[in-house]
Amino acid sequence: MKKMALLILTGFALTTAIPAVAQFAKAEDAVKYRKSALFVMAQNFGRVAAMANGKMAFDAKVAADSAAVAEYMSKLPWPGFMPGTDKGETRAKAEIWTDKAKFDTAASKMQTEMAKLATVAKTGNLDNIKAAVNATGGACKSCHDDFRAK
Ligand code: ASC
Repeated sequence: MKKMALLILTGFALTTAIPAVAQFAKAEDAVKYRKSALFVMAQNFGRVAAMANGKMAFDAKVAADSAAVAEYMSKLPWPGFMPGTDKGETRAKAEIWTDKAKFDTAASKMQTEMAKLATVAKTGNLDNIKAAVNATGGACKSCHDDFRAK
C-alpha cells in the first residue's frame, strides 16, 4: 500500500514537473521542428496542387490521402514558433512575435483552408479540389508575404 502511494506520488511529481512553457529544449530544436512539419505539409499539399494544376496525373486516392496528411500536418508547426526563435537558420520575421494576433489569424486561416481541401479531396471532384487548392495556396502566400523573409 505504501509502495502504491509512493508510486502515485512519484507519478504526480513527474507530470507536474514538466514545464508548461518551454516545449523544446533548445531554440534550434523549435526551428527544426516547425520547418520539418511545414516541409512535410508542403510536400503533401504540393502534390495535390500539382494535380489540380495539371502538372501531375490526377489520382483521386493519392489526392485525398495527401490532403489528409497535409491537413494533419497543418496543426503541428505552431508551438515551434516559440519566443526567441527568430534567430539562426530561419526566415521567420520578428513580426511573428510583435504582431502575434495577426500571425495567429493567418496560421488559423491556413488550417481552415487546408481542412476544407481535405474534405473536398475526399469527394474526388477535381474542380472543387482546384478551388480549394487556390484558397489554401492563397492562405500560405499571404502569411509568407507578411511573416517570412525573402
Ligand atoms: C506550396 C508551398 C508553399 C505554398 C505557396 C503558395 O506548395 O510549398 O509555400 O504552396 O507557394 O503560394
